[in-house]
Amino acid sequence: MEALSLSLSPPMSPPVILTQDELKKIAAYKAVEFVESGMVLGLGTGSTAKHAVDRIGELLCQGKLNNIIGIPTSKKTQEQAISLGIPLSDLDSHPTIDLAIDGADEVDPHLNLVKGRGGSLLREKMVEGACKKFVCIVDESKLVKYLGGSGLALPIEVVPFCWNFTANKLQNLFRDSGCVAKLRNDCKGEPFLTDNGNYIVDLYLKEDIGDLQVASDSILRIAGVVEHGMFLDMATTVIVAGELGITIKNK
Ligand code: ABF
Repeated sequence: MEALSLSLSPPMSPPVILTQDELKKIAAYKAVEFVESGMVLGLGTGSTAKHAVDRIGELLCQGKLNNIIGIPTSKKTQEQAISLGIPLSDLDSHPTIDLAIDGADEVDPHLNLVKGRGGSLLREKMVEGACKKFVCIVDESKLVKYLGGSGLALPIEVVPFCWNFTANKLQNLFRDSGCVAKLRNDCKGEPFLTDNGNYIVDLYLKEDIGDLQVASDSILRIAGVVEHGMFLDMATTVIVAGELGITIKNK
């Protein structure tokens, strides 16, 4: 794995204090530099990816990019892209995507990701799994020593049918890591519904779950689980924006 660091402040000038959203925007704009006319693009979801989609729309409008086709990873991104005039398609018509740009909730030192706290993990995994290149964009707060290390949840998309049964199975699977499984609710206190009409069970893990591939296989073997939010070995590049500059990590 190689890493390239770029400073955000001119030499000898005082450090610039940037907000988290400004850092997200810097990472997003850097990623859009990888976009070329004629590409089929996976369009990510979330507040970081939103900046990338805005920028792609802006470059299209200015005529600096042409013949782009976007494949959105959520209904929200689809609406945003339509409002920006980005031509859209889907995986049925474009099963191979040149480049996807999307955020993440956690990034480990091997560029494995946790995604899905925004609830779009299934479509994100389908789109990003079909990419030749997946550029993940984050601010430095997303870097963790191990997946689950932020203390926030590992999201699992499950079918609504007997979700409690599935949640118990998930919790038991990681009992030794002190796992607590909770159904995600929306702001009205109702179960959060994904774009696919499913629920999300959030797994709170107190410890490192060890071998991620084994954990992934075990989760996917539980009937009732649709997909999980670990994106293992999928990101080809991670762009991290921090107070000291941008770091580009390549697989
Ligand atoms: C999506 O948005 C995710 O998979 C992840 O859940 C989230 C990251 O959020 P944000 O960019 O708003 O921090 O990319």
